[in-house]
Amino acid sequence: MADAPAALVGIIMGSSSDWSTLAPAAEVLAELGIPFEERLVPFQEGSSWASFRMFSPTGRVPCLHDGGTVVWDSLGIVEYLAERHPGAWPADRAARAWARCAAAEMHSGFETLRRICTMNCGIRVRLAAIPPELESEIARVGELWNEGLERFGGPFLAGRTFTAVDAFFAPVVLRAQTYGLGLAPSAAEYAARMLERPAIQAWQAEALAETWREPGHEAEVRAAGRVIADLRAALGTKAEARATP
Ligand SMILES: N[C@@H](CCC(=O)N[C@@H](CS)C(=O)NCC(=O)O)C(=O)O
Repeated sequence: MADAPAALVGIIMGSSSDWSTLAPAAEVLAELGIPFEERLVPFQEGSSWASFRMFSPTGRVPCLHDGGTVVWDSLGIVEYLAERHPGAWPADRAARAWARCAAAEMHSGFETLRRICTMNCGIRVRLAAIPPELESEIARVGELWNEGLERFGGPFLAGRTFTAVDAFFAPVVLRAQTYGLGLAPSAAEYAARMLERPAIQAWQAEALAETWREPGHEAEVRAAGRVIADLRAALGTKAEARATP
């Protein structure tokens, strides 16, 4: 990937429709206009460890390659990009501190939301149940978004421009869409604005075009509730899909 002429950096992911930890890194790249090449190495049935270890020291995605430099973990990638592209975090110090805390809270928290509402932007799901822990995490997301929008004046979480904190919450915006999560009005308006962003629209379009499924991820969705709409392209063969990028 480093030898692609137009791209300065390359980023590797497991699936466009899963797109959960990749989003922050890819969206910061897209929003800052940093040329990058993406490569899809599909999740393997069972474990992706062996195939992902070929390019990622943790055996996980996303992983960014910049020439000979390997940068892994979404937060590490975003900080790496922010060193060269200051617009990745807000210019205002208070907004920057808030944005970093909120992004860190997302990166290391919301365990129930991640476990029950697994990432898949190509389907719509009616949850079988909303346990209290999930309810309180959804409420916390709304609280954080409202706080950021009110304190820094919107339309983005930390002010007038899109920054890394918006990228970190992009997967939550998509999860809210997939699972019909109830958000307070201003949080719902923010989510609607985010879904209009070209980078998110482009990723969703790619996800919908995927013709392969990872059975483990499909089973996780079925355990959470009933699939009421599947907007993805018809199922193809994994072999076909692996021949792409
Ligand atoms: N904290 C890491 C989490 C990385 C992670 O868990 N990635 C998942 C995909 S969302 C993965 O690679 N899983 C490997 C697998 O499913 O086999 C980050 O934010 O980069």
